[in-house]
Amino acid sequence: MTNSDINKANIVILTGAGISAESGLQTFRASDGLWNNYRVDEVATPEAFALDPELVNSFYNVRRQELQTVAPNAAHIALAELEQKWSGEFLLVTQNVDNLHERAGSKNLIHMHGSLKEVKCINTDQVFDWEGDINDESKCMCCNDFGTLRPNIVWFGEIPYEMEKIERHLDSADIFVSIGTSGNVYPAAAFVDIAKENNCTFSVESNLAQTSDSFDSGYYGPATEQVPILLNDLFNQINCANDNM
Ligand code: BV8
Repeated sequence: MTNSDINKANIVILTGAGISAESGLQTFRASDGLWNNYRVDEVATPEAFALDPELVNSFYNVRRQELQTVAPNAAHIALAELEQKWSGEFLLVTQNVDNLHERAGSKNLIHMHGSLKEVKCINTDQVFDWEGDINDESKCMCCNDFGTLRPNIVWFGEIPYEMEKIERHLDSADIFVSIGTSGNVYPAAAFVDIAKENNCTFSVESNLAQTSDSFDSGYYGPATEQVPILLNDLFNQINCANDNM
């Protein structure tokens, strides 16, 4: 990619649980991760919800309440600041269901796996903002009934949100950045390859350690340290393009 192209570069950024770890939220597959205390098939599938809605609701109630005790960190803030300055197309796709990106100021954001701060009606699929716990007293705003609300979370076997928009942006992305994800879950894990099969000429990951050889480059260490450096390097390439135009 020539320098002048970088100035109009289209970018897609994917984040996973690792970007929120230093804010105090558990990841999934680390030794102290969420999947060590709960089995996926007990709390993160539609079948699990049908079998024991109370257990599944309590798993998400605890995580929703936790949001009140955490704040965005330097990595979330660096992403929001880059978006403000970026002159090409900018899309942030998160696998996370926490609200730390929006609280940091990110705007063009897709929660492909849903959000802890929303519920969905099991009869109409309508989605509503939601603050508190989901339990037997939770009244659905469209059915005016009890027991019809579920967390607006994409469980295993369910189709992630806004896949068409994500794929359009991946097809036209010049740069793909992956931050804090183990690359274990599809379709998100394949986004780097989709981008590289199309226009992407630069792919980079930031993680504690290398997760895959799909990326052209890597910034390894804690996200609060490495993400500001990575995004600053990307932005400096733009400044350099401006100077050369
Ligand atoms: C789909 C719910 C079809 C929200 C999640 C059988 C039946 C059906 C589907 C499948 C099947 N077999 C396989 C599949 C596909 C399946 C899948 O991928 N399974 C895997 C396990 C093999 N996928 C699906 O079912 C998806 N749907 O395929 O539908 C379809 C698709 C497209 C189009 C048409 C049809 C749905 C997947 C969504 C499932 N929901 N969670 C919740 O409870 O939170 S997935 C769960 O994993 C979370 O959403 C999480 O975000 C996601 C990915 O995990 P990571 O974010 O990467 O977290 P992890 O702990 O793994 O890694 C953390 C990383 O951070 C590590 O690398 C670590 O090193 C790093 N890190 C830690 N600390 C730091 C750090 N980095 C930097 N700094 C730090 N301080």
